[in-house]
Amino acid sequence: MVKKWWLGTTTAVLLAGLTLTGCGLGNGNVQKQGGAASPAGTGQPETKKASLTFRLADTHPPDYPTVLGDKKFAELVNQKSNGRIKIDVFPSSQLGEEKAVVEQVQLGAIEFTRVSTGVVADFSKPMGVFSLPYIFENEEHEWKFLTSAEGTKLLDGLTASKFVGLAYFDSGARNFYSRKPMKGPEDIKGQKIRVIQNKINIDLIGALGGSATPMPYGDVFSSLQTGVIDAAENNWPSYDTSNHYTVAKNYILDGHQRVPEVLMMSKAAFDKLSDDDKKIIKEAAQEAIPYQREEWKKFEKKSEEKVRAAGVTITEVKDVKPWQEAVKPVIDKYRAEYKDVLDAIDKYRK
Ligand code: GTR
Repeated sequence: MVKKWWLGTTTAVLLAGLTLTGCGLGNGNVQKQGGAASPAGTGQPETKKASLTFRLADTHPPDYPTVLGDKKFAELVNQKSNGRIKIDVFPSSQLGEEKAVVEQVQLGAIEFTRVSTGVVADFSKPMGVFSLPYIFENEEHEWKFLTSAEGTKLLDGLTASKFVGLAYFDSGARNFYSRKPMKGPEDIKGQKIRVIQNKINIDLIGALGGSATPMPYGDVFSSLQTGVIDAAENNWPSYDTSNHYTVAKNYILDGHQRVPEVLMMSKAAFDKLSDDDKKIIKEAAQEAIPYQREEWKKFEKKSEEKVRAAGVTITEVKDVKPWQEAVKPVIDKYRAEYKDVLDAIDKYRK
């Protein structure tokens, strides 16, 4: 039995919730045709003209494993509805940066998005749990929780924020990268580090002595290039496809977070669907998961090979304990707030 690494620490502090639940108007137009940007397409022959056309926004490029998962989902929906429902996938932030997209999904102006739960945490406090450091041992532990009753309950809870959570997608582990060399947690001190905007991320960088700089994903490359920030953090595929590895050439494999992706629909749009169509959407999303996870594994490996071949300085972390020690105040601060879900996560630890 592996024990929680943070057990036996100081008293937890219960924080007042800072969730921004927004104010969805519930007037989304479910018959929308695709916008000016061009969809990635599902590659599926349509059996008849779609009577419902929806948009799905993703920040990543067309071949990225989340977008491949999106396209699989769209393809399955098209098949199951016999061509009646068409979902156009818009990759590469064509519909905007993630936070803006999530706001539009909340209002029903965009029907679907695939986004990091780290971004959703700013809209739905319970999703913030995934931004807590080192709560999962590894991929197996993470997915045991995500596919459990408690993981599903968390996904279903998104309705309180006017989203319908359809599926978790894989996103591996996040690691720090910087323009400066790094050997351990002490090297984070004094660095300006870009994070996904949410309270926990800001506390996380603070605990390491860095200065957190939240900004949209699309602004990170130029900010690293011009020195507005020194560092950022992400998984192998994002470090690769964003080209951040060409500017911030030191990658340290500290694995501080495993922040799953989420595929979600606007509740305003979902509520307008027939029961049969709701079922099709939910089933298709679940069925896309194994494919997305497979594609994730393949792409993660390819990204690692590419980044290593490019001559980036990769620092392996043999002992993660000093990192865990350094960020323990973050767990202490949020433990009471996330008690139930942290207990559930702990249940699935071997
Ligand atoms: C990636 C994630 C994106 C985006 C990005 C970020 O891992 O897939 O959705 O949130 O991180 O750091 O902004």
